[in-house]
Amino acid sequence: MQTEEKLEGVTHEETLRRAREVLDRNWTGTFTMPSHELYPQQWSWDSALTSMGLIHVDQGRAQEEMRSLFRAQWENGLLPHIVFSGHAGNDYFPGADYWDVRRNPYAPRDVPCSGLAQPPLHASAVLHLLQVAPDREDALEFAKEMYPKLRAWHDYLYRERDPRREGLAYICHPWESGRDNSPVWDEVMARIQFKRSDIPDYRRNDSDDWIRDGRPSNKDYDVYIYLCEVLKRLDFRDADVARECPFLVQDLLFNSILCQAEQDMAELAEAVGADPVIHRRRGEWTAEAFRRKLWDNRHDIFLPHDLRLDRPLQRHEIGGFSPLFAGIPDRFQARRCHEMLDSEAFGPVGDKTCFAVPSYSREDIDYDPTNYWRGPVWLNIGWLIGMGLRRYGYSEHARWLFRSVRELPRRSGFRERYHTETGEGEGVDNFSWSAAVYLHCHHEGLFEGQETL
Ligand code: 2M8
Repeated sequence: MQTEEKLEGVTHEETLRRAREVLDRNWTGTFTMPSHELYPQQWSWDSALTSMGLIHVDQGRAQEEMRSLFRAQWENGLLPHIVFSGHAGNDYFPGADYWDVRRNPYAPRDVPCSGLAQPPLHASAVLHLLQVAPDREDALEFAKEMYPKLRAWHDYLYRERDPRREGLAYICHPWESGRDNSPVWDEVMARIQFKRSDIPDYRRNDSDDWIRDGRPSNKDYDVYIYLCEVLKRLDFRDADVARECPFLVQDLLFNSILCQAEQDMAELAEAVGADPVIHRRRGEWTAEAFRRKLWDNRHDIFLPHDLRLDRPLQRHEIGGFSPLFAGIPDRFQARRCHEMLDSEAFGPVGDKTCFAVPSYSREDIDYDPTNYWRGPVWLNIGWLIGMGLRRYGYSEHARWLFRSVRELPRRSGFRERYHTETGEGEGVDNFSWSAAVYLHCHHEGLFEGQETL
């Protein structure tokens, strides 16, 4: 474990103040954009995370964040991954006109949005809001308002995204994973063949070199857009997507978050007077599917499943540890996950310090500590895996992860991501979920010295 070292950077109190400042700065009046540069719209799982930090700033804003997102919910329950808003600027590509989601009868007529999903962290966020809100009565009213929407969202995932009825939802685009260019998708991406004329001429909005640096490659972007073209051609009809989309994967992070969200829905249901049983059953069904189908006995690690070729994707990246978050692994599986997290691939190396936790195995030749989801540390993932380690009693290791969540913003500000060896910030600055995770961890007493570990 990384032990005490001389701390650099601003104080914890000052960092907390800056975290609140970031959330204020990115607040549009109805939602918080991930950042002014590059992400001037509302993103689905960003907003769930952000509301968990916002609750410590302003209860009304934390709730409005969720309301604003769910205004774009489709009639079939899909919660879109981006909600577009005119006053936040129109320069994100692909924008609302490109998505043209109204070709699908369930898409909202009056709220511009995308046609993809993102990890379903929302029920967990709403439960958290209920648990810590200063105004309890108002929080319960809000939970009652949100419960049916969350129920429709989860029903959609189990009904439409699980054609084989296995308890595991598929994703049909790397953007749905939240880890866009993770090496875990490389194999599937390389298999997707198309002609230049199959995709429109387009201009990436991240065209400034400093931003593009460490972002997905142009080649990746062409495939992303090609996949969007496929989904548009199918009018985003789920049954056809399941049959035809060349990218169809049971992702570990997405399903772990879903599994935890179902456990949290059971608690929410009890709080609002609804029946918790279906949520407990679905949560356990998903957990069981992980242990049975997604555990790889040869490598002793969870692996995502490629539904197109019906085989696992053999890459070791942070998604492999996300089942800990939802309490999915049995004791043996948890121990193996922990060993891998503590190895040279993901843990501290010798007496070299390193920040936790690299998004991809340092032992792999594709590892790149400066490229997006191919190596850098992301604070939301540090929190999520830290919670998982804690759940299984690996407290010392969890402390190491939370120490990174605390130290990185103190040294480098609320950046989008960080270099795992140097701790330098990368990507956009004043990034909302980094600020929100910091506030959340502070208020939950997860930082060292706050005695709850
Ligand atoms: C990144 O994804 C978007 C596409 O959805 C992009 O690259 O433009 C990812 O890091 C994703 O997880 C995140 O939600 C989004 C906004 O922060 O940016």
